[in-house]
Amino acid sequence: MISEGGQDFIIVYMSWNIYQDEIDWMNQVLSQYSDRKAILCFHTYTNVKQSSGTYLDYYGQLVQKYVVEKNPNVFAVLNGHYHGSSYETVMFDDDGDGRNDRTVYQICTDYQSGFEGGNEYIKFLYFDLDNNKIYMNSYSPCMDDFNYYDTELHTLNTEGASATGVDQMVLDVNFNTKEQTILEKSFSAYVYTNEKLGNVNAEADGATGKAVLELTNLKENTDYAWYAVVTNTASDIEKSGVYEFTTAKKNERVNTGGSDSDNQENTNSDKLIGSIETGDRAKIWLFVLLGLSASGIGAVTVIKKKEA
Ligand SMILES: [Ca+2]
Ligand SMILES: [Ca+2]
Repeated sequence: MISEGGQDFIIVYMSWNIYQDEIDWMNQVLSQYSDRKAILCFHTYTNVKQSSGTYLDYYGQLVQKYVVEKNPNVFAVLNGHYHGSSYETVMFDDDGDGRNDRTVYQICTDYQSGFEGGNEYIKFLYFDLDNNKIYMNSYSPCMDDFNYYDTELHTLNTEGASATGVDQMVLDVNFNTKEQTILEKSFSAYVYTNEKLGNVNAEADGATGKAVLELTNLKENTDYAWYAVVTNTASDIEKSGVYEFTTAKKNERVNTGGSDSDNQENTNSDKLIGSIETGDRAKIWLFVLLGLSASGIGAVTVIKKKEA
């Protein structure tokens, strides 16, 4: 899954042989991510020559019928297997009103029978989200040459359009970058403030690099969120993720429910964040790792000390 420029994509690659289980799995995944524009990648699907009026091989005809046709988010199918570069455009009437709503580009790319196994030609796709286009061509780093097939630019957006021996193509795709719906029940956003709780110098305990900041006058049964900013003598600055805790009611024991919002390096924090007791005092321990290279300085592990 890829998101870029406001457009969410899902790219599904399957191995050579596909049976019912694989078809069911693809349909499940494509349905689950129906809000993502889908590109399917197979070993074989579109041939480079027609048979019985279509470029699709037998496998392609089955997968088109049982997967591509059923999932309105699919707009392209890419494959190899047959030496050449071909395409066949098909359209689908997804809402059943008798008019086609969706264009699917079925494209085979395979330069394997070229010199030295294809002369390193690679098919490129260039996404122009603002103008609803994908441009395609091929390039060989070895030959420093664009396009294995030096033919004119093909526009594929008409039903039944097809050709073989073509590398330069333009695809019309209706990207939906303007509106997005978030299917979540709720979300949280943190705002970093400049309200400073205090300074601690890690050199106070140079052996371990441990720094302790004690907060007083916390209210009971109240949510708090905080972050740490760590600097070193080289003027490097690192900001931690946001951590949360809730103070207990007087004389009650609660879980702190520590949350590390974005610093995944602090994998120990889950273990270290335990529980606190009492209502009006909590201690926050900052462990600063000293003696690391500049890139490593600033890693912070935090625990909340259990009050006696
Ligand atoms: Ca329709
Ligand atoms: Ca060329």
